[in-house]
Amino acid sequence: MRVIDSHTGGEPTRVILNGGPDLGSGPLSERARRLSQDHMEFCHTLLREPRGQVAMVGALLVEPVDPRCLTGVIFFDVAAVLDMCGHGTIGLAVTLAHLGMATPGSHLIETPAGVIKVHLQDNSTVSVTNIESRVIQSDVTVEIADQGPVTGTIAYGGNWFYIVETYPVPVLPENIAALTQAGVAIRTQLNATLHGAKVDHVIFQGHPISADNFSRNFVLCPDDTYDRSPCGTGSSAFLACLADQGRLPPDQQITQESIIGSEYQLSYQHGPTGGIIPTITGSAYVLADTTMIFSANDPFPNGIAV
Ligand code: PYC
Repeated sequence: MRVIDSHTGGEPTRVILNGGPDLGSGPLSERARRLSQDHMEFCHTLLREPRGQVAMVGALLVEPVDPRCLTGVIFFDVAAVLDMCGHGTIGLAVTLAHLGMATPGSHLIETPAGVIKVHLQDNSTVSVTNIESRVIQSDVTVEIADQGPVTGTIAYGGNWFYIVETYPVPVLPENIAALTQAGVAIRTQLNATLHGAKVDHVIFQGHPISADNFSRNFVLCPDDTYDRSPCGTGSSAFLACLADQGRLPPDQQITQESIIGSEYQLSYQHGPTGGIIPTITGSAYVLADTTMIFSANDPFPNGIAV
């Protein structure tokens, strides 16, 4: 099995070029469901230590249904199969360029969430035009034990987000443990009390460090790690909130910082069904081109579970 590792703003992506499970044919959403139902061990084997690393997202290349697409891809972390992943798409585009499979310019890629466009500006800088993103419900208040009420917006950007814009803990690296704990408590409470909610990511928005930037975020992912990048799907959901609240006009570019200070440039256009079409620009760098070896007597064949 050949894999190529990259990072996008510090967030790792592992592209799996061959040797993945047989997910059959048909819509990518259906193949993603099969990966999630029948093959999570594969995801664990590829991403857990000692073979993988914390916060890593896998990108399994599959045959696209839409013949216009360069490839299909199904993203996953150790806890869940994702409909879409922004940092992973930037990492994938740079990986395809590294392999000579994508030239500078625009290409389509199929994901379970839909067909997206990548524009390779050079071998490391990529703009992703994401699927239509939207606010689902504003002013959602949840009561958190030992914290009191927290209010946020549920929004979709290819994954499901709860976005908290006012929170007493500053979005700074020294607060990563506190924000992680708060994010897990909020997500658990939200999904338990809000019938039908399927929020898998929680975002805390904060003030930027750089005066030139719009904001800084902390994004809790399904595997309870935080996104080192400003999160492509999370930034898409945040753009949908800004558009909904009339705080950002179409085509105006802003810069979003991550908790570790990496940056994405963001803008949007109006979407065809009342949402927005976000564009996210970031950079990724290839780290390793690896052949995986699976030893029959390995005592941790699916990685370390604790
Ligand atoms: O960039 O969309 C993203 C993402 C989702 C989970 C980790 N990164």
